[in-house]
Amino acid sequence: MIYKRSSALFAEAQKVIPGGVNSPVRAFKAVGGDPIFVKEAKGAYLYDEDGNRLIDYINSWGPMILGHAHAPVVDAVIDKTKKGTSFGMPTEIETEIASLAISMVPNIDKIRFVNSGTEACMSAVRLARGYTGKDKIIKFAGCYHGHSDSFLIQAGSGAVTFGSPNSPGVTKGTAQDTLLATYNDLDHVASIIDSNKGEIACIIIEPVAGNMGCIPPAKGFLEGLRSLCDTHDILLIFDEVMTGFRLAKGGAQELLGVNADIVTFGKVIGGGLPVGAFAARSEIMNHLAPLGPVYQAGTLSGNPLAMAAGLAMLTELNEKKEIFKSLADKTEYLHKGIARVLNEENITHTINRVGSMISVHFSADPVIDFASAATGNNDTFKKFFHGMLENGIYIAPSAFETWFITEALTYEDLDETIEAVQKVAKTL
Ligand code: KE4
Repeated sequence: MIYKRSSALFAEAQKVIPGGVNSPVRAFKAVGGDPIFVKEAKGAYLYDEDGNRLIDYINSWGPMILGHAHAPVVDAVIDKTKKGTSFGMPTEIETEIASLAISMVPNIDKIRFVNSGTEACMSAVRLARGYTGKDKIIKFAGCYHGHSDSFLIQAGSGAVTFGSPNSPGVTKGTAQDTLLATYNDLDHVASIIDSNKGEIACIIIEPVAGNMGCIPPAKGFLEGLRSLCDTHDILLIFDEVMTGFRLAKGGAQELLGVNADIVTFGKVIGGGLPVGAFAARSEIMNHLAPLGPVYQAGTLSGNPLAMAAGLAMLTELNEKKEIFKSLADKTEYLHKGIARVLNEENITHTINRVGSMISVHFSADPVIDFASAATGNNDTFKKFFHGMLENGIYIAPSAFETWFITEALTYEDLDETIEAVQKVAKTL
């Protein structure tokens, strides 16, 4: 594969954009080499600036669940654009997508739209603090809830990739209110609560972790968190920015059968345009301005183009419920194929999978939390990443990320991917 034009574009980008990218994980720092510049994309395929076709397993980090340039989404945005792009005034379409989302997701009566997953999670925590009158939050090492100060404590995703899970610029005052727990360790959570009696506003968690690779909740873990929150008057926030509208119509709450108090969304809900959202029962949401005292706002929140993309996306996911089983079946097929060929080549690995989220870890032990995710052999991962790229397969450029399956993938694409793994495995 030739990447001359991507490298030339990267050199230009670095002159005017820090690191040449607008989000660090795109810079290939974790795997080395220059990032790929995309020219366009359609369905399951990326077409880069050097004319290479790549089968895409990132799908914009989750949103493109129906494939790139999906016609109903594109047409909805084009139609909306012709009527104006932003008003800073309420529009009917915001009510339409709000009503649809509420009909799809359990335990929410009202939803507020923002412009990113970070904004959704940041606002959800402020709402929890305002509603409970308590300051402290519990997050989990390796979970990533966006780049708001309170979350950049042992954060996953790009933060861990760049060795800055505790970012400079986050004040001690902020950090002291973020308590860090171990994913899948209920006793640890209980001990933190006991040491901070009456001070904890919320526990925020990725119900299926996706920012240290894909890590499923251990049996009973989420149920245990639910019970601890009920006992100690703590709000449970499910960060469903990745899992929302992906694992099921109703996200992880539906798939796993555990109720959150506040749910955050991003990615799929915007159909590829900038949309985040947070939602809860009315008793909680009515604390938000202009109804209640908890302030939250945004010039482009509920932007009509973004709402049009999101509404087209959610409408299709709501009407074609078989999509979620099809996505899970394709992911299981991929899992079994990759495991078969890596085992044939005696490559030590473990694969985690939930629904249409999957990750490959080059470690012998089960990957159940941040520490075990960090035991993966990163040199092997780097070789694997670049080998797959050479074979026209684009996977996450970091071991601390998840692959996102799109419905646009065919079983022929999956076989091509498995064959590529087989070829690359021989070089590891
Ligand atoms: P954004 O602000 O990037 O829209 O969402 C933040 C966020 C919140 N919660 C979860 C569970 C997330 O996965 C994310 C963002 N995910 C990363 C991928 N691991 C986005 C990619 C990037 O940072 O460029």
